[in-house]
Amino acid sequence: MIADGATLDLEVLLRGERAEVERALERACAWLAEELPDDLFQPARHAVLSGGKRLRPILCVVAHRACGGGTGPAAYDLGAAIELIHAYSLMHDDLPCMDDADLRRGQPTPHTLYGEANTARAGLALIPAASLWALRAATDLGLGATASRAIVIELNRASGAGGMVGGQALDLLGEGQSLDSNQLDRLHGMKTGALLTASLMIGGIAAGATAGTLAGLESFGRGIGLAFQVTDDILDATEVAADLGKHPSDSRLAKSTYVTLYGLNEAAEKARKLVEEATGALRDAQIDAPALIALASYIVEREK
Ligand code: GRG
Repeated sequence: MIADGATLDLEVLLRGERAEVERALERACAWLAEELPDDLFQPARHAVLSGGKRLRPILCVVAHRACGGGTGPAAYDLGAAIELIHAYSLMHDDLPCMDDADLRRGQPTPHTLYGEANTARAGLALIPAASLWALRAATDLGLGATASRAIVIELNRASGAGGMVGGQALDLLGEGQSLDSNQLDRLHGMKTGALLTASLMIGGIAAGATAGTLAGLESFGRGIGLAFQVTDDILDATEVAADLGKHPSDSRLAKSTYVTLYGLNEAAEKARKLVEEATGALRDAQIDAPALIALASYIVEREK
């Protein structure tokens, strides 16, 4: 069920959207099973279906709806394409040559079950698969060449060297160093914020949003993207690994975080301000979307 409007209940919204997203991810995995050899499909499937908040596909479908798009399965397939990129990024991030993490989402990481080589290859296979799946969803939504191309460009721009991959590279370079607030904002705007922002933009593009509306979604995405990371750092500093469902913590990895930079209270205040500015950007662009505003609050109030 889809909740929206004045009576919006965040729990109902998340439960309903997550159920639809899981169905879309099952469809994507059924296709991947045909595309990939089994030794790559198994780690890919584990990474894609092992839970998580499903924030990126949810932002995509909620933005799509806010811009006048429909609620059919193809919109969720579009969101699932973004989640394929997210899944690959987590598989690779957890590898022994990167964070060397054995636990994520309360479950063993793919390389601990399926080996490092096949997990690395399966992650790589998900990158082109995401664009192909997005194109299929765009076709099912009845989109023309211009919008389909814009969606694939947005997805690849956000996940590539100017976005997530570039941010990850800055993150690795920054280990053991004290980064200032501009450096942290740039790093996380790329590493985490770019794909969250693209999720909103892709939903908007698919619904035929105007340039002004897309600009509003972009500003909103930048704000909630940083707020998401500040909150992650707060959770990382205050929760035990078992509650978060992941190892290891950023402090063990000697990374600069918003908490090491600002302290807990000031970091929480920064997250709150970012959400306020983000929702202001929606208002300025005259995007009436209570569900997006509720998701922005969820991003800073979540416990995982
Ligand atoms: C080697 C330079 C280089 C790049 C490889 C691995 C990689 C590309 C990029 C990884 C970047 C990364 C780990 C981004 C994810 C950041 C993040 C906030 C993850 C957690 O997202 P949630 O909380 O996760 O939405 P769930 O589990 O809820 O899906």
